[in-house]
Amino acid sequence: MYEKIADGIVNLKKDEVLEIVKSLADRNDDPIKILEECRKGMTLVGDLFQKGDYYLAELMLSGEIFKQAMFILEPHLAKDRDEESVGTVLLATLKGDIHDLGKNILGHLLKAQGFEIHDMGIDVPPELVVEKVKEIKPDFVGFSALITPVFEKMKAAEEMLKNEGLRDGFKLMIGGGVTTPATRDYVGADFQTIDAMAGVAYCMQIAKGE
Ligand code: B12
Repeated sequence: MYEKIADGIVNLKKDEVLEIVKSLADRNDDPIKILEECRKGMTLVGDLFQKGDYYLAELMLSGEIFKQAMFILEPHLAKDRDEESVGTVLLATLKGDIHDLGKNILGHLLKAQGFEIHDMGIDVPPELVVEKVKEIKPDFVGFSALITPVFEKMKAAEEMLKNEGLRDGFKLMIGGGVTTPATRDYVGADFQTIDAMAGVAYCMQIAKGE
């Protein structure tokens, strides 16, 4: 059944994909494994878009399928926790970028591990991030980027935070399909990944003081 998820997303078979996701979730399969198959489908859609075989309409439709799959999986990702927060995380997709599926996944996964999440959403000006950091004093700031021109905004945000003397108060993580270790170095971030689970592991490790 798993192989049909990515294939169904690429071929925009919404009902079929959602039905499979639901039946796998109902039998308590690992939601992360299911999401990973959805992500693979999105990558294939992106490749077709890049080749000119798919247009914006297909990107939008596949994004919608992914969102609905995420909606089905949400209750399986989130655990009810009453314990004290293990750390505060500020998330944002910066100005010029409206992709948010990956950021939302990271937010859900961190929340499930007991982190307090402040998600500023998409298209966020770096100046607003600075204000928010002053206000909530997060332990982690996470920027998600799916289009390369936004690397400049991440770098600008890092510099503004440094100039305001705030940069030592948190770890800066970046992620999203187009980021690489070179982007991390360019931006001046502490950590980079294209895998939300690796982001969660990083936060857990730092929160435990390891
Ligand atoms: C879906 C999609 C869209 C949807 C977005 C819907 C939404 N609500 O997000 C829509 C249709 C809106 C869209 C629009 C556009 N898109 Co688009 N889109 C995609 C697509 C197909 C999938 C992206 C996605 O959601 N993947 C699934 C998620 C789950 O993966 P992910 O984001 O990588 O996240 C994972 C990890 O990276 C990690 N993660 C993510 N963020 C973070 C952050 C932190 C801190 C951490 C720790 C981890 C982490 O967690 C996730 C799970 O592991 C990609 C193709 C691709 N290869 O990625 C193109 C792609 C990103 N889009 C692209 C483009 C060009 C555009 C447009 C400019 C098209 C246009 N001509 O208008 C516009 C952009 C408008 C804008 N200003 O932002 C290009 C970008 C090229 C580039 N290098 O800059 C891509 C790569 C397609 C391509 N191959 O050309 N798009």
